[in-house]
Amino acid sequence: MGTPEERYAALVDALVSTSDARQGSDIDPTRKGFGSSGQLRIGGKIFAMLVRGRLVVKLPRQRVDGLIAAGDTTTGTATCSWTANIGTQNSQSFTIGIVAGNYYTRNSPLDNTVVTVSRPLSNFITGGGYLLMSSSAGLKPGDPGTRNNFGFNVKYNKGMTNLQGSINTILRNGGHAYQIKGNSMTSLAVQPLPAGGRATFYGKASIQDVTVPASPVSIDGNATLQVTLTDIGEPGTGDTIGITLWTKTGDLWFTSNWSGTKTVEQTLAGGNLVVH
Ligand SMILES: [Ca+2]
Repeated sequence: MGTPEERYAALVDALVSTSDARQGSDIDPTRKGFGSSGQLRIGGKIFAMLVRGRLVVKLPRQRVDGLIAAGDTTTGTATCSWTANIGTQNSQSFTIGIVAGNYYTRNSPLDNTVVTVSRPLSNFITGGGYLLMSSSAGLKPGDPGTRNNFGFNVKYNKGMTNLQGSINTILRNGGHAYQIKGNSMTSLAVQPLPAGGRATFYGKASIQDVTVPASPVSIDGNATLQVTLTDIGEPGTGDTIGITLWTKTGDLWFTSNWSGTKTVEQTLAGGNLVVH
């Protein structure tokens, strides 16, 4: 965190270049008042100041009331509106992360999630959401209580001659975040049900350790991925999915829910699967 002076200096560095921010002596060097040894003003109003060796930050009353009411003065919420552009594709999965500016330095893939945006077309399967890990297994099982996020879409081309699609899934193990991406689908089987359907698909996938966002580490570039899923209608509260991944040497690297002998489909903790 640093000393109050260092934290104040960091605030000034971060904000003083903005057009309506003024620091200390820029305002009125002759004025000797409360906290005048260091004042950062935004739009003419004091935002931060040094008072007798302590850093004081002024927040709007509503914000302060909200922090106190929540009983947690270190946690807040933020929202962001975003329009997805999937171009001419039928579906695309996006990895969504959180980065806050200024004082906040956390940028951890452990927080990331996957969102799938799809056009409402027929003859393909798509889905997105997450499982809560409880009986994961393999070389890198998802730690109990963590999320295994996923997003995918798989379909045959118009001539029904080759498969197109992709999958993006994230799991957490021992403080690491691993991202598995598959863009080469090798088989798809679909069995319609009255309100949805069952599907199984296989593909080739890459595995990366993405714990440090700026320097992802490749684990495997030619892993085999199997996904089995059951769509029992909308919304996805009863839908189930099982994800299994083997390394190129055939080792079981990850299974979302292991019975001891095979991967068993597990009910989604959030999201939806759609088999058309
Ligand atoms: Ca569904």
